[in-house]
Amino acid sequence: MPEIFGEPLDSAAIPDDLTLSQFFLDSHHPRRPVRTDAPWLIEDETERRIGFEEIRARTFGFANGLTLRYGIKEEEVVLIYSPNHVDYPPAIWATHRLGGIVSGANPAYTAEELLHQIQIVKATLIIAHPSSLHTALGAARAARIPPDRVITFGESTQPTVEDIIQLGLRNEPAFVERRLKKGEGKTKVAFLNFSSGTTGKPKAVAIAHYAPIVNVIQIAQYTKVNENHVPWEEQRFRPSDIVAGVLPFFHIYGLVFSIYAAPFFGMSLVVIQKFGFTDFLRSIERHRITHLPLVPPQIVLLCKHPKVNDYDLSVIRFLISGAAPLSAELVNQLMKVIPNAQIGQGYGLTESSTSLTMYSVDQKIGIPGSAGQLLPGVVARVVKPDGSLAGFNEPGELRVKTPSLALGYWNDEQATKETFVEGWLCTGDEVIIREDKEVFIVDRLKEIMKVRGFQVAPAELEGCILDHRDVADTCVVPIPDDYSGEVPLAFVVLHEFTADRVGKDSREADKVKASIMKHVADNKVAYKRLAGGVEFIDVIPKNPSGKLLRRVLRDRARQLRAG
Ligand code: 4UU
Repeated sequence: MPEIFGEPLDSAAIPDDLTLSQFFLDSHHPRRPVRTDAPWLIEDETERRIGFEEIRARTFGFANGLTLRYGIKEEEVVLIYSPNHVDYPPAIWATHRLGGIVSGANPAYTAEELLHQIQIVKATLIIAHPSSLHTALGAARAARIPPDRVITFGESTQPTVEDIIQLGLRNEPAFVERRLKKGEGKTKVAFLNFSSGTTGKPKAVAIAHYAPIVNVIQIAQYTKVNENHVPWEEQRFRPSDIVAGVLPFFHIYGLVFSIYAAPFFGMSLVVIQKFGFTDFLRSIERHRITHLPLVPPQIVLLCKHPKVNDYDLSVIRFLISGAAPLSAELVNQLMKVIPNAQIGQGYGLTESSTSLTMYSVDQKIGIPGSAGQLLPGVVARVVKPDGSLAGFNEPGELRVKTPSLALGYWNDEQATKETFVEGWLCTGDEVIIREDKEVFIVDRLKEIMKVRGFQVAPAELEGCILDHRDVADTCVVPIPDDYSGEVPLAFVVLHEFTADRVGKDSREADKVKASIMKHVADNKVAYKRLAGGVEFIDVIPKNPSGKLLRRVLRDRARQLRAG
């Protein structure tokens, strides 16, 4: 099997001279269903419905207000540190109208994590949620961003997004819309999203305007959206369908599905600020949500939580799982919970600006365990450890070429060179591709682990653990977990004086372990906690050049926890 191709993508129809704002708000594409009166956004709690004209006006108002109040210029980076909010999409589109760049941060990040992101992307303006304002102001101070450059969605003592929008709407247009030359959409950066890639600490991935446009058109072509010969009942995405906007907008999966795919297909997005399972069930019933893009832990809850029986989930027509493996067993259970729905997986990476595969529209239920088939325009190679190409059914690393690939890591040429090799993205995922073109993700060759769909970089946790006064060396590995998929466990080599103390007293050992776990919990967002525990070890196995032998320890951790 030399290379395997998704169906040809009609790239002539993909504009490379429009910003994302212009593509979604100002242009029409032949693949795009005709717009209906359905609202674009629905605020979950208040049921406020926001239509196309209002979104456009708010985007314009915000762009104008940002210019008048802050003079935001070309290439400036606006960092959004917030849970999902109805003004999140207009904030992105407004920034893009000015030629600015958006970087979304996890709203649960600690001040230290936020500061790291602010510094890497060199943000000059922060949009925070009132609930995360305190941390945002602290990080802004540390990064020498003036406090009046921290604005909020919703009421607070800081300037609000609403203030800026109203300022912009009250005044004549003061900004010049950033327009792109032919081809410029392929290189002009729209987003800086975070990913650790195959190794090391989280890095900013530069995503061009063109990439999400490509991805949405790939999905449209693959799912035969707006093709007249496909009967209405069989269309996967239809205008007026209702999508759960529960995946976070700061992550590539939620960004592309919620902010771009949903409005492209004329669907309404219910903007859900915080995932709480019973509230989520209530939202599905109340808004009659038809489409659920989810991550596996949410599917575990759908299959196992007793409250599921109290709600009417019969309107759900489509469920997609991505960001981490979904077992065949869960798919079988899920079919009983939502028997009317199409169910399957998608697979992608921040570095591919989201989806590379998706389950086919010819399948009501995607092949259990499969991530689906390549989207149009994606070319795949499966490479064996010796560098040769694998055949069908043979495992190897997946490498892909597709017009939606990210541009690389921001200001990190070395990492970019290692991951993007002659136009091929090295995914660090071990896959098998079958003759029927189904792609199975069988293992992860790269260091990162996925906890509830979020990346956790061992190198980042190791750096944090090494700051603990009792620790001489450490290696963090994943262990399987029924709910989270996997969780981090730390092997730790203690300094001699601590090791002596601990060796003599098991209560002392427990205290040191608890203190290391607390140190991580105090400095990192909740999903990075050492939920797999701490294990003491005499020495971290390394190869002669000093590289950690993670695999050895990963296998040992699995044995320890299994036994
Ligand atoms: C096993 O998680 C993502 C993107 C997810 C996504 C995108 C488009 C899901 C569905 C979709 O249609 O991005 P990152 O950068 O956070 O993490 C990328 C890594 C992959 O390399 C792989 O290891 O997340 C893992 N991953 C999956 N693993 C993503 N999807 C899957 C999957 N099965 N379905």
